[in-house]
Amino acid sequence: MSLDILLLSQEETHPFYAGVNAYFTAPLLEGDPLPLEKFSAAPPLGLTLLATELNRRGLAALPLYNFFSREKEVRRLAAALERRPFAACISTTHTFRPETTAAIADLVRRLSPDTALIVGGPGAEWNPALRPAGAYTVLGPGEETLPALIAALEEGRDPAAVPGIIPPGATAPAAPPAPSAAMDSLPFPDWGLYPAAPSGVAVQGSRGCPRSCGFCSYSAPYAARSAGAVLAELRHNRDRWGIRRFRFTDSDFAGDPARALEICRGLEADGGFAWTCFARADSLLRPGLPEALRRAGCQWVFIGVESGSDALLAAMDKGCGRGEMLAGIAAAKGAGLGLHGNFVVGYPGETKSTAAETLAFARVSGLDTVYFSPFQIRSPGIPALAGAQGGLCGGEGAWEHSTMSSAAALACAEDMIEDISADGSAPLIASEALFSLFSGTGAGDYRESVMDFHGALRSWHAARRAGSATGMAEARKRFLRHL
Ligand code: B12
Ligand code: SF4
Repeated sequence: MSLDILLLSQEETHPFYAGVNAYFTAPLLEGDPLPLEKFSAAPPLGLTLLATELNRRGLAALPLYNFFSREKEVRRLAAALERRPFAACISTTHTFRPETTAAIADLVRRLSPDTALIVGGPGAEWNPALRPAGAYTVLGPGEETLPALIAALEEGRDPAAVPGIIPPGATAPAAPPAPSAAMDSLPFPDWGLYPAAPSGVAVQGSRGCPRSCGFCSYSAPYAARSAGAVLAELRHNRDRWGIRRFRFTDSDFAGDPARALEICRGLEADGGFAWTCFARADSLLRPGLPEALRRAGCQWVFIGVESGSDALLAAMDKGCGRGEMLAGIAAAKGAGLGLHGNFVVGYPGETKSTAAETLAFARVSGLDTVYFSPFQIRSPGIPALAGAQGGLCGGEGAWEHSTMSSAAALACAEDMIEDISADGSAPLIASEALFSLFSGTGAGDYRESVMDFHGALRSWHAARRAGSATGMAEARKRFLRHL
């Protein structure tokens, strides 16, 4: 069969984080707002993988992303809908508002009423409000389930019989998602499906995480690709499209040291790659591993530090205390890696005093950049909610436990950002989402860009506090140079 299938993604920021994100959005959007496409990241990996897999199976799949924020793309979407595609599949990896998925569904229905609507990704899986009326919902990774659903629809078989499908109007699947296919059988994403191949992309070396920290929605099931398959994809990206910059999406790139070392050896031998990854601080304690990462072209590592309080780290089941956090950071810093630390504010047990411990920790941590993210119930399955830890109750938009509410945590995180930003000797406040803006591949120029950009944001806030319009304008000029 050769059916036209559209794969659609409209990325947006989460309304829950609007307050803390204002640290970045206020200076960037102030006065003469920057066009949104400046922040349009690389094409989403999930969408690209699904389109590649469908095409491999003989369908004609086209991925389109961020069409509501780019005039040219919305015209391409309208033209694609005029061809009356068989199905339009909406991704909710980074779509958080029901109005957005509903708007995409309305557009599809208006221009091509007979097109089947399908939605998938973590947003729709965790939040039923993101499932547009009349759409089939696909749970879990889509590489096997989506083609099976499309085949059932085309052949007139009962789609509800496909494991992992919630039919329109239902609330649960008749059968749970089938186990994913072996990771090494996944295709290499076809970045040529876009009008221009991206210069930097995401790479998925593993899925899920073997741990299950109390706040985390991303723990199970864990599966990794072999080092050989990951290296082959990276070389394919380079040879086919000249892509040398990438970010690993793995929850802990250093978690399996033998595999990480094998990937690093391959990258070092080839040379010329520049990349970032997530890693746990305790995984970076393996002797020689941080140095191997650096030699292989790793520029920045994102670490989930979460808290400066040992009691809270234990409550979160982080499996790593302050001491190991500091040691892991020191080891990575010694190897010359740039380091970003993410902290969660408001986990059950958080008080003003534990938040003060976190601030003190951030100051002495040795991290280059930090961010304070209010605790959010991203999925109903997170361990803290399942165990009603500290009396935790609520959902994605608001929660409460015995020591804090989501409103208090949001205010606390904003105060912590302000506090660290006002301290010239503390690490810089940075957003992970902005790291894709910097493209230097040399040893020093990437670090210089990251630090100069975020330093300019800090100067803008200092000028704002001082009421200096000239200072704000000068700082703005400085960070605009990087965009
Ligand atoms: C890279 C990344 C980012 C990058 C995005 C860069 C880019 N455009 O690629 C940056 C740093 C910008 C980012 C930001 C944020 N992110 Co983010 N991010 C990720 C991360 C690490 C990888 C995403 C990825 O590429 N995965 C690999 C692909 C293959 O998987 P996938 O997208 O899930 O797709 C698969 C399935 O979900 C499914 N699927 C997906 N869509 C569809 C559609 C259909 C029709 C079907 C059938 C199946 C299907 O099939 C796909 C293939 O198997 C994930 C965690 C993770 N490791 O997945 C978090 C994650 C997606 N991010 C998340 C969040 C919350 C955010 C932020 C709100 C964080 C914040 N505090 O601000 C911001 C908001 C985004 C924004 N625009 O500002 C959450 C999403 C939660 C949700 N959807 O409810 C995740 C899951 C992390 C988490 N554990 O909570 N993020
Ligand atoms: S916070 Fe990190 S280590 Fe903990 S479960 Fe989530 S991905 Fe795994």
